[in-house]
Amino acid sequence: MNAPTKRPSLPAEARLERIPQFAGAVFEKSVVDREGLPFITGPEIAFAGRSNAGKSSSINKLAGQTKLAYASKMPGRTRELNFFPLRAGGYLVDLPGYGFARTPRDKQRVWTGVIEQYFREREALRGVVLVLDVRHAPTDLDVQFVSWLGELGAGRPPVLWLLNKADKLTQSERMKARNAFCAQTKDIVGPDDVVVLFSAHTGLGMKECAGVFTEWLTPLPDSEPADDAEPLPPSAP
Ligand SMILES: Nc1nc2c(ncn2[C@@H]2O[C@H](COP(=O)(O)OP(=O)(O)OP(=O)(O)O)[C@@H](O)[C@H]2O)c(=O)[nH]1
Ligand SMILES: [Mg+2]
Repeated sequence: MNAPTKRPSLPAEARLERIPQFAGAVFEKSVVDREGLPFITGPEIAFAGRSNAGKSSSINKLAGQTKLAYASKMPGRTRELNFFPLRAGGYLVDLPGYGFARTPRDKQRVWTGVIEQYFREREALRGVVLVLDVRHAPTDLDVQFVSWLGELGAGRPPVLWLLNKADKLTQSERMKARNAFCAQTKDIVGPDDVVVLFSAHTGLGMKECAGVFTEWLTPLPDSEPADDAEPLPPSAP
């Protein structure tokens, strides 16, 4: 009898098929104006970044699907806010990319209109996934976007900086790119932010992302005291 052949172990990046909380995500609607924004049903995660950075591809990979969000080689593909409800409530939101010069003017206005409304009004927004191409330094637009988030009033949401397309680099190039990124952004990466080397093609970085999303999607503690909570000590006379 032949000795059992040892199976080659899967590369670490291939092991997590999807973010468990994103399983079963579906497309609900595309929104171009404030009136179209759906009711808040639970925690939301928005995907932002330059056109062509890989926002839609990242949503697909993280949800373990291939055609949930529409990804394309043509920059400027996503031109509306696309809402993908999660089973437990809440949404993933795929935003139009910024910085695509050929986007028609009326579509560019989406950025200054409904997107601003989105960030101002969605109190259930738990975090922003900022998707970047790992091969390029963050652009002025990326920096401006994050500063703008901080100026909106309710305190800047945590940002998961997704250094995407890492499959295009060797291991040592990835490390160099990550270090360079951290040096370039030390003034804008916040204390609650996380930086992850990612590939929407291979799934590199999925596990680190899973940890972040678990934290973001954890229900906030109820402001009402629980019935069995310790009674407050009587106040002094
Ligand atoms: N090699 C590689 N290519 C990627 C990766 N992620 C996305 N791409 C490619 O980059 C292109 C743009 O991807 P999209 O997901 O459509 O980018 P987007 O940020 O949603 O773009 P807009 O909707 O135009 O803002 C497509 O050709 C993808 O296949 C990745 O991790 N690795
Ligand atoms: Mg897109």
